[in-house]
Amino acid sequence: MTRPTDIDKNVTSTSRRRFLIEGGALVGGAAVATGFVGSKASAAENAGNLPPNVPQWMKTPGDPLGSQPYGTPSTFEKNVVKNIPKDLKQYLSASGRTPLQDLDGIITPNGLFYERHHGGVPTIDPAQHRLMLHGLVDRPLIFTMDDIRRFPSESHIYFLECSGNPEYKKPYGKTASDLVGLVSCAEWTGVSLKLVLQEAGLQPGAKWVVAEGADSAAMTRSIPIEKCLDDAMLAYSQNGERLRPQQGYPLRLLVPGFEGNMNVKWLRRLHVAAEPAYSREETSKYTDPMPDGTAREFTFYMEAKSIITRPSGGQRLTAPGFHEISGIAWSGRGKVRRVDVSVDDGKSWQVAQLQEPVLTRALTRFRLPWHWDGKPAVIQSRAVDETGYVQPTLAELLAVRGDNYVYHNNAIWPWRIAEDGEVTNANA
Ligand SMILES: Nc1nc2c(c(=O)[nH]1)N[C@H]1C(S)=C(S)[C@@H](COP(=O)(O)O)O[C@H]1N2
Ligand SMILES: [Mo]
Repeated sequence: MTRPTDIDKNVTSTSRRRFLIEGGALVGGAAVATGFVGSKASAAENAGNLPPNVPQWMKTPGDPLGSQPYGTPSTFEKNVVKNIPKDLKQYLSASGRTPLQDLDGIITPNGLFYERHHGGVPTIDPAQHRLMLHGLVDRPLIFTMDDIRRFPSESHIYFLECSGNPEYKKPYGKTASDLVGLVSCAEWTGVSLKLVLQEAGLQPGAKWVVAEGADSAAMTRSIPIEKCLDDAMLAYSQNGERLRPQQGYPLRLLVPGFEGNMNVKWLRRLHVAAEPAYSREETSKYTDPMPDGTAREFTFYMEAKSIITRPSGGQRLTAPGFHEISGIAWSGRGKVRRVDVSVDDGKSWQVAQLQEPVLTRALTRFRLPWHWDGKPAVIQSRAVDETGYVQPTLAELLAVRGDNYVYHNNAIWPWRIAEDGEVTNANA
């Protein structure tokens, strides 16, 4: 058992640590009074930059304006990048996951937004891009991007999640990102799809809108007309700036709360129809074979889900004492009503605090103060949405859906904390 000795060393051997503890006590900070604030970097290495010295970076002026026309993260954050699975052929069918365990709040920075595409990312000149609207409409129309931007705009914060997040049969990975990194959340700006459809005029019998992308996959999905006349939107901006190419520049469909695949990127065509298209992505893919031999298709909504992102797999608790448990929860059906957290392997649950804002079909941040006693523990979170739906355990999910299931895995995901503080995937 080396841990207690290590901890003692950390607490007592660095003047920086003592300074922080005293400083914390001075302002009454409960967390710092537990005596483990600060990194494990040895104080000797950096002594010249530590209090009471004036650090090196205060002795000469900094880089004026940082001399970058487009800002980038600190070089010290260079490891916070998309998680691109090495065992996947990153050619036409590619994915890059959001590093959930490294992010705070509910908004995913654009450079870290997850990406998933079936025919590569096209390079589209917005001046040459057109959106065609035809089928069961009074006036078939072709819009330029300028036309689209002349419509009244709206902005909403919505999550987007791939329904293969994670698949059941794949190895589950180590980190929160490996497991459920195919979810992100942004403020989207664009135009209400309803407005655009009204411009063309819907004819009787219009029941579906078939959306097609301008990528080499010409990815196509059928959206029920009710959703198109509700909160669906055509988005051209994400978090204030134009969409990233990976997210569908210059125009994408957003169907809030529906599985990621239906949010067609590089949107070029909306065909209003009486029937769905039964395209590849809504038949052979994204449809779930059930134990009784039937197929569960057109599931649309992503059910309630949550994950603890801190502490989570790949991280390490440096010492017993205070730790904030923090994570994200979401539901395609609406708002997150409650998140329960268990720190005793599911024996008992406590209600976590929800960080405002709690928005419809957006990520919601939850947190729970926790005192880790230094003993092995299993921690997990369980989301409940405003419809009363409770996030299931993996066993509960598999009992209903059987073995052939691939998509729509919204199971509770537990993390195991070992005596040395290492956090690992408890289901692996
Ligand atoms: N045109 C087109 N749209 C697409 C895809 C695609 O390959 N082509 N991928 C879909 C899938 S499977 C998902 S999960 C989401 C991912 O959106 P993102 O890359 O912006 O995160 O886009 C969907 N829209
Ligand atoms: Mo997806």
